[in-house]
Amino acid sequence: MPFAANPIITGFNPDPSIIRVENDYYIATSSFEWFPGVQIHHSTDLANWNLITRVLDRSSQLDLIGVADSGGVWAPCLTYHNGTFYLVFSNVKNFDAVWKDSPNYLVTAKNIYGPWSDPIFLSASGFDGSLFHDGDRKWFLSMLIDHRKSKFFGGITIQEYDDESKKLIGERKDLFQGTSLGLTEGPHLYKRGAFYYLITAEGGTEYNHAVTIARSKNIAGPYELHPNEHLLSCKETPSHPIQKSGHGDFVVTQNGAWYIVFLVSRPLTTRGRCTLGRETAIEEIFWEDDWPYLPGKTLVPRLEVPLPELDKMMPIEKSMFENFDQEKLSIHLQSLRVPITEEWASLRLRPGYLRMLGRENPSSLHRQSLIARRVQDFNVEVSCELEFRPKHFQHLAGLICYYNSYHYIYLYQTANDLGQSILEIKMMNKYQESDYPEVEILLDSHKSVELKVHFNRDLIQFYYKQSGLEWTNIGPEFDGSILSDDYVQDAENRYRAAFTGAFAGICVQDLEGHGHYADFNYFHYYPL
Ligand code: 6LW
Repeated sequence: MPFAANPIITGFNPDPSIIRVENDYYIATSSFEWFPGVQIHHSTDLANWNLITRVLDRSSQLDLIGVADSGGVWAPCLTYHNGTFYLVFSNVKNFDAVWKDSPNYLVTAKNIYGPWSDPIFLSASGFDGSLFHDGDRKWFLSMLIDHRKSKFFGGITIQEYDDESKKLIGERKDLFQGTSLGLTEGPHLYKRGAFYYLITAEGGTEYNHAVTIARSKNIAGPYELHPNEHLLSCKETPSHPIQKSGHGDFVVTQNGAWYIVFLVSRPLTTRGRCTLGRETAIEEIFWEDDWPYLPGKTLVPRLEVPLPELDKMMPIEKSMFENFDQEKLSIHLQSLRVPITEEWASLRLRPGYLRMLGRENPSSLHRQSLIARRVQDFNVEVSCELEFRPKHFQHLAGLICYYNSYHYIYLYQTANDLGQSILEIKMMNKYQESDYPEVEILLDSHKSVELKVHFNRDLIQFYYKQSGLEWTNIGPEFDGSILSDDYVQDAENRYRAAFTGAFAGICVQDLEGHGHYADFNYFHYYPL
């Protein structure tokens, strides 16, 4: 009997939305300020998932420049109807205090690999936009931001979408006010037999998270709550290894079996920090009296889930050896807020190398020369080799462990006041920067240098080597758990959101603005 091991998609891949097209399954997940937007994973057996593409790959679809940390693409909704793929996404611009600007857009494609259309604006009344195909009619749902209420969650609204005129028509109606758990968001609608079923995420995307379910014989309601109110949650089981479970989406297999995908996190300690962010998990669904339940009518999702016999896939290779000798970069590599273009990251100018032109500082919300990948494993080494000739201290290039614009730990080559090449480390933690002058290393400025970081649960240790010598550690052992939603999201300040995850990457800064470049020979990601 095949089975899935949860999480089925590791690392920062939250708010999963799933579809099946014949024997192929696709999951879309949130991507926030990272570019391109919306990751798509593919599977044929529900156990092994391969990152195959990203939907929003041009700035005309996704303008992220200047968007706040954890802004950008929240909770996408992927659907398929009559040969067309539909993706609804929000581009949340800012969200400090009760104000949020969260325009929702629709893009469509005939193929999951695209080309995806330019965005159709739907509404900015709230985030977590969702589309439901009801025969020849289509309905747009989202949560309502009500700035008049202290917690700004104004319930779930519904409005018809007209595919001809490509806009919302009719009136926006209140559909569902949620349960006493509150923070009602993440709506998805389904039809099964005589009932419409409404899934929502409640309790907030931290340790109180839950999937709530209600049903009605009329799409406009009123919706009757499930006998248990919630379908799944770990809010009452703090010692369970997978936590924060919520924000779900149903899928039906070829042989009529129902499953639900949802987000989970794996804290390093009980209700502690989750350094791999919010990941994607799966559970079985069975029906009784036209109500869905997890097996055993429990709310707690399992670590191993039995699956039907589907088209078996080979397990996905987790290591990545990017040697920059192909025409395109590994799909695992992405940039912050702007597309990776020849203008600042070239594989052509020096074949076999990635030439990256130095741009803005590592805390910039605009145009950084930074290319990175999610940290998807608790124990992993990430390394690179660079050739760099810094002329002064405003030229920097190196290896960065990045969460957001004010949480990162950066090992970089630069020049001292004598023009000699040195290695330095800088940590940014809640707007406080820390330097480590005691670790300054003098380099042979005519040779390349290799840099490495070892992520081991909550610990980060940097290494370097030059001219074939052995790896030598540099700097203290850092607390890597600061690169987590839990640490960054200041618990007292509900509106300081943090929804992403730890990345490891390479970056170059020329703070003089003249594009002084570094050449990278390789970038490796190697789970231990
Ligand atoms: C998402 C909301 C949520 O839009 O967190 O998991 C927000 N719940 O539904 C960001 O992921």
